[in-house]
Amino acid sequence: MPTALITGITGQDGFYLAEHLLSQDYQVYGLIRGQNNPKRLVVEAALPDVEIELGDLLDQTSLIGAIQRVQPDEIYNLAAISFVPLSWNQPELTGEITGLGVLRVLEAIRIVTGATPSRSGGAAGIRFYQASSSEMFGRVTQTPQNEETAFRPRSPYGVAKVYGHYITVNYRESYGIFACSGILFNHESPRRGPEFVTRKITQAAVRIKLGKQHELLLGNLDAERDWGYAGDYVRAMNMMLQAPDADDYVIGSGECHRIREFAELAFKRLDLNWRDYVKSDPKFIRPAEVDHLCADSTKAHEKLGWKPTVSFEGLVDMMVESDLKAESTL
Ligand code: NDP
Ligand code: GDR
Repeated sequence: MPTALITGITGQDGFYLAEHLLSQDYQVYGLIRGQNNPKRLVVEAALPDVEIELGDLLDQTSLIGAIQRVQPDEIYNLAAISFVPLSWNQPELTGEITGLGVLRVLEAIRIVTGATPSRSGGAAGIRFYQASSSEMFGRVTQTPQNEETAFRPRSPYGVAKVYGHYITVNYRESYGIFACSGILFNHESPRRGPEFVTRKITQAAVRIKLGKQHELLLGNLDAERDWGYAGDYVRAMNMMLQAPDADDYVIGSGECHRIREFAELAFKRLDLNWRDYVKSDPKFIRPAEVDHLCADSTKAHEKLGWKPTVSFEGLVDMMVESDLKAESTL
């Protein structure tokens, strides 16, 4: 039975990945931070087969201890400050967790496995996945974006992720660690945090339909994103670590839509006209915006056999349905 350790188990992707790995007969451990993290109870209730390990990406010793105890075959590093606007308010913390946190996990692997520069070809024994992001492309130099596209990040978050990506590549090259960087485009689900624009829209549309809310304040409606379903994207993470060689992959749908299109569709599903409710609020406009993202996942299709199963329309439907159910019972 393979053993996996997931950092960021309490987040959207951690949850889907744990479910997926359990369905593949893995023994799954999840890293949780803090002395009384309220999300621990949520994980324990929803994923009773997941074992909890305590640790923090800010604390090197805790990571070494967790890896020593678990002795995982695979580590998925999903933990991060992941909300882009927060990274302007707390750029230093973002650098520490989202950037240097990756180094700490890799150092823990190096120390626990005894990987040395002389070893090569994945001799270190633990396979490592880093949750990299399309935000690294930032002000894009070409479209669609693939593994060769230059990075021009536009936020402290994007800059920290670029560090995480390159340190992953570097530990692969320096120590032969089987380390993969998955450059994932936006992926959403009913479990998406309500601060992200898709969930903010579906929750608000449903609440407006039910008379619980009267308007929705958003920022830039013209930005374009390549949105997919998180359940599809966690499969790609697992596939990367089963490949014969460690490599980096772009994962996305290849379709791109403006924020206003997402809003239009979500409100339409509820027989509402989004223009009657959505208002612009400058407080949601970012200091620097990523205007356009669209993935070219040819490499993942060809080398991993990965393909998404949920369309843009299917994703919007799924999120609206789920919020409608939740809000109707409140
Ligand atoms: P979430 O924001 O839902 O989850 C982030 C997780 O990181 C939480 O479990 C959080 O724990 C944990 N965390 C934060 N700080 C620390 C720390 N110091 N030590 C340990 N754990 C910590 O993110 P997603 O699930 O959406 O994304 C997963 C990863 O993928 C992130 O790295 C994100 O940047 C990246 N990514 C996401 C994409 C997306 O569209 N969802 C696209 C591309 C990349 P806690 O509950 O304690 O706060
Ligand atoms: P993003 O996702 O920044 O792409 O990062 P988010 O949903 O926050 O924003 C997407 C786009 O929507 C615009 N926008 C708004 N965004 C939010 N959150 N709230 C609003 O009110 C609003 N109005 C307009 C934004 O300006 C932006 O253009 C997500 C995260 O999951 C990252 O961790 C991950 O790396 C990337 O996706 C890929």
